[in-house]
Amino acid sequence: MSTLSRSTIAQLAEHLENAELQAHDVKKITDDYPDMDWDDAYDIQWEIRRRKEARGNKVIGLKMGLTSYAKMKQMGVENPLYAFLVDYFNVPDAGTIKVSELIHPKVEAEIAIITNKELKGPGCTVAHVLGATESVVPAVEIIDSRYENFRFDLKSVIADNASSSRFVTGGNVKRADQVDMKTLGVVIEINGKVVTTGAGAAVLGHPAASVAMLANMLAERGEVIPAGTFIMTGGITEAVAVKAGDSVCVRYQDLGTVTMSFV
Ligand code: OOG
Ligand code: MG
Repeated sequence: MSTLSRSTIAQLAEHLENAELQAHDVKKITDDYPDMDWDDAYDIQWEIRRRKEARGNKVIGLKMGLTSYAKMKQMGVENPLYAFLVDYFNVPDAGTIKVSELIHPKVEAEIAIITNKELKGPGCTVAHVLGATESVVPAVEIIDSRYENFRFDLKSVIADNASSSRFVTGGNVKRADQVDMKTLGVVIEINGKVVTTGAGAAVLGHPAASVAMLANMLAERGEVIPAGTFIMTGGITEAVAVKAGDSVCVRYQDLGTVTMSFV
């Protein structure tokens, strides 16, 4: 069920996408549309995706967010969400990110996978995901909520494509049977100082559970995760704010490092 009209969905998608492209903040959309529902929120996100694809951007992956307790607590939100990643979000390892192109970026250490089989809900489990995992990839996400002061509720952030903005992959890619995603440790360093640490189990008990949840959520819209999809499973620790001049290094157990600098 949706409560908003097609034209309101389209107008809110344009509004939020413009805030992203022009790097300015806006007030959270539920202030003006308090009755919007979950379908409306995802309809707006899917409309932003449609707009980008119509402009020639390629969807190159999916992500889950708010999958760890640290993230849910930090954002005051109680359930995970999904979003999409397009080509220009990707920054090469050791690359440079201009803060002038963003609003108030934060970094997150994540474990990503690439699938080799279609995953389809309902009923998708950790076992199905492990059986469909081609490789495990270290990934750092740069999130940048379009909402003032990085404050929102779950419906507003779903519509805003889960604050997606940039991501970096690197390190050593491993096969699923070469790593234990659950105990896999991560260390986030900024300017050489350790700022936070965590392990894969922070993500819904096991990062593969996040991918299973994604398949099950997509099933509600009749969608699947195609074979060959890159999926970021969600921040392991709370997100860390960064500013121009910061250099970020995330060290992953068994998977090497991912680095970037903010200018
Ligand atoms: C929403 C996106 C969260 C994650 O990994 O938890 C996310 C936000 O906190 O702005 O990407
Ligand atoms: Mg994330």
